[in-house]
Amino acid sequence: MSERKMITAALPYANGPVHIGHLAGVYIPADVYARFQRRLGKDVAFICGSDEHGIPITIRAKKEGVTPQDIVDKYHEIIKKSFNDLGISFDEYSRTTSRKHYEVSQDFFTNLYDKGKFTEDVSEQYFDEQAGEFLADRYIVGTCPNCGYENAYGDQCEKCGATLSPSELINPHSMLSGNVPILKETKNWYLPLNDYEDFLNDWIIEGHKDDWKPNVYGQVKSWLTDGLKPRAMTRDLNWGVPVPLPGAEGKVLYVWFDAPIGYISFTQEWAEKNGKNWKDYWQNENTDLVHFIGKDNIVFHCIIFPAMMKAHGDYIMPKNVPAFEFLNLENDKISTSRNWAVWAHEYVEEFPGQQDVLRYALLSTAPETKDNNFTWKDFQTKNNSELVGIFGNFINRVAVLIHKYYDGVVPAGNENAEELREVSKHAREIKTFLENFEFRNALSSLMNLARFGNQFLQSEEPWKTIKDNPEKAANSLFIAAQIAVGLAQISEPFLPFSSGKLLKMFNVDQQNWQEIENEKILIKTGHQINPAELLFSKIEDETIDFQIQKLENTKQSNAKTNPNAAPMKDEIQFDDFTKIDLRTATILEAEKVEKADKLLKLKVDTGVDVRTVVSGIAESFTPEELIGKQVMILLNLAPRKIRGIESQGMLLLTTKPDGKLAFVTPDEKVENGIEIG
Ligand code: B3M
Ligand code: ZN
Repeated sequence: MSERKMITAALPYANGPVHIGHLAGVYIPADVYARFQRRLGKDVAFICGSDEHGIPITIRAKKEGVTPQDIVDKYHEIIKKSFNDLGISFDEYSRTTSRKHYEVSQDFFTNLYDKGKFTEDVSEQYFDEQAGEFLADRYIVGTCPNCGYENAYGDQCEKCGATLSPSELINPHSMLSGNVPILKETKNWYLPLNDYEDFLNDWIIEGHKDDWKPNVYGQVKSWLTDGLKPRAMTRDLNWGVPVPLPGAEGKVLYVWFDAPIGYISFTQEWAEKNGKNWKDYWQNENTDLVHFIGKDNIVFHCIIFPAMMKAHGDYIMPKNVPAFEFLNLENDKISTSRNWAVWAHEYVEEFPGQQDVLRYALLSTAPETKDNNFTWKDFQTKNNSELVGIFGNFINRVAVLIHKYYDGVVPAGNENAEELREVSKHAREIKTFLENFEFRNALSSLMNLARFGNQFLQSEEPWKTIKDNPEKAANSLFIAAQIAVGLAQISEPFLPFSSGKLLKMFNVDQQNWQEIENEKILIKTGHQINPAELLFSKIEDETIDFQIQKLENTKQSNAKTNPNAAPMKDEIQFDDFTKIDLRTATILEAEKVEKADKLLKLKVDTGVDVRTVVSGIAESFTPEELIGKQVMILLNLAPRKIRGIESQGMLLLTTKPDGKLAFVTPDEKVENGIEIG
């Protein structure tokens, strides 16, 4: 087993926050593994960063009327903070819009290009003549041939889930200009993956049939059985790493070409900051490279990226790629677009100081070999019955009793007691499980040690024997203290925050794993421990009910035909409606309001009178274009002073997809002052 570990975690797309599916399927297992390898004394580089190119980001930017850079700047920070708050202990968390990454990924491309590893091919791509841009499939929308949904994308229908190609769409049109796209020839550079089939078969199908997870091995095998085809490593897009070739203007590296190179460029950033040689981690056969990913990334990490590295020639291949399956939420697929998720940053805000509870709950339901399901009720049970009821209860009794009977000084006991073998037994068991990426079993072993401690105390009852057999009571608490400190030591990969509190409580330093396996005495007689503090607190039903209601609200919101529509306000009675007086009116005059970018001062003929209305429409209309415009006004709204001007009434407006305002008006000219109802 190598002394150096290069551990990567899939780069989260910076087009939204991370959720419990990401945490359960990639980041918490990766962190447990990295922390554990550090405790074994290995030289570990644990690397990740935001994946900031790709279509999902440009689509979100378009939807929000901002630039892709705005999107990635926003979500990179949210994601990075979430990982930090949840104790995901990356040695480096960078981003693929970093200068270093552009440099490294372009050099990688040039290396392959200069070696003639690419084939050049001309293909027909969809092009928007008005926008002057080639269109990724997702930028083409039309009617789904499968279910008739009118906003299906060129690659997938979000309503029925059908995988589509733009040519299958009925009435395909560009999301940029709304026009029908044309097919236009364009040249790109392809990696002939078929040339690497023999290499991949030897390396994976022959070499890793026993140690790679069946779900990973099986998927790779079926891809190789179906046969690999050349894949374009460049795209006609304007958001991404520019292709470093003359005449390649308007082309960028395929996001799945540049993103995995991010592991390398981020390692270089880390190595430069820490006086390390990055090649020790990526170009040294003595290093174990492990990629933590979700199952939808298997082909990129087991076929495409290895083929790229093989083509380059200087890189090591991953020792293992322990891809996880998916986590569902309350028996439904987690979905960013439907906001059907428990967001990491929201959890940290709503459950302050309870990061380890989420780590524990997600590890215990980790989708290691099959999709799994997270429910809030189960989360509550895991916390209240296991963390509070077993782990915390045992620790608390040991610390409280040592303070109560021995002023916090660990009493004398039998240093050869059989029970003292329990800690090293579980330490060895956990090591075997973690080396095999069996996180749920490793976590059970940790909790079983706490169960053993609880049962030991329950059978020894030192709170009783202290009266008539103080020596026995002392021995019981001496042994219990060894088990408690053992839990403090071996819980760190899983529950780093609680482990830190425990080490402080028992006033001991963190030890490496080998010492815990070899030593029976982890805290000596006469050692002074610090005051006891509660590790976990009970989670009440109303806390869980609040979270379940949040999801219920999302469900209702998703039921809307337009997901962007705001939820309906509270129901009103007809009498409430009769109180409002809506009229047609015409704008006679319009002028800007001094020092107020958004405001216009209007003179409006309401049919009842001519009055002044101040309206926040200056960013959507010029004063000139408003003269003579027929509008609708809420006539009997109480007058309000706005920037010193008395505004009498409110014009009815709505917001267009591009964020600009539009008047709600009768579709034919009517007189002013006509009632609307
Ligand atoms: N950004 C995450 C995903 O497919 C993708 C991983 C890149 S790892 C190099 O959800
Ligand atoms: Zn459909």
